[in-house]
Amino acid sequence: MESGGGCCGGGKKSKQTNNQNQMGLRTQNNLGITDPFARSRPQKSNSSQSSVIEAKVVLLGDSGVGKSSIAQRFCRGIFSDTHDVTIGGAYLQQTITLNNNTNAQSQQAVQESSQVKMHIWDTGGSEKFRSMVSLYYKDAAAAIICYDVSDEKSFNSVFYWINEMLNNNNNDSDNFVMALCGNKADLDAALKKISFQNASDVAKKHNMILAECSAKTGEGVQQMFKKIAEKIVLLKKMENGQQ
Ligand SMILES: Nc1nc2c(ncn2[C@@H]2O[C@H](COP(=O)(O)OP(=O)(O)OP(=O)(O)O)[C@@H](O)[C@H]2O)c(=O)[nH]1
Ligand SMILES: [Mg+2]
Repeated sequence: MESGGGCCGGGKKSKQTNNQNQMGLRTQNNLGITDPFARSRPQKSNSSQSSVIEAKVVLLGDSGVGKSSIAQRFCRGIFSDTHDVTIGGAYLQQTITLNNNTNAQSQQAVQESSQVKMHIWDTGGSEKFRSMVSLYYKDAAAAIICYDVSDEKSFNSVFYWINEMLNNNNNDSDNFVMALCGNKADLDAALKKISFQNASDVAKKHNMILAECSAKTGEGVQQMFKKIAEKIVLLKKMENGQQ
């Protein structure tokens, strides 16, 4: 798998600021800032096919669970110890390339790659922004519902966010991806309040991808987005009758 692309926005944003940041970050990429997720290109195959899928992904969860940190880690490979409360939503962008070898056994191997261009909306989790956040559910291909593994209250809120997404997204619930993300997995085991098993029960019940990750260390972040991208591609194929 290979990923690349830039991001824009983040933090407390007006629309204008987003655009300015978008340009700024693109410039940074052009200046050659290392993409932490870049991998070597796939080997050439007999033939290749590629497609680009655009997908809106929304990050939901209580204030302070680390939604902005996850987005910043995934899109820019950075982490900050500061909690800059997100007001409304901040936009970022990242592209994941998935490579699937089809007919790998045969001599006519086809290198099929799918690019998923993720338009990521990092929303503010504070109660006072909840009416604004509902604007971001619309047309989302995926929702990442986040909690802090050391904070029981944030895990209890997961049910609120699941219901919000199911009730307000205009896609059929079988047609969008939901992920449950336990962030701050780097914290000392003694601080961990939510067991993997507990989270797994909830994830199974709601047909969600489950990931424990750390925006701080980067552990599990890329893998979670990759799983989401794979499921988005799968749903798209099913929608097109290809699966
Ligand atoms: N130890 C640890 N701290 C983290 C991690 N992710 C985020 N934090 C810290 O948690 C605090 C809140 O992170 P944010 O990303 O701003 O939280 P948020 O969910 O975006 O919060 P709102 O914008 O208010 O909804 C910050 O001080 C981060 O540094 C993590 O993986 N591990
Ligand atoms: Mg935030």
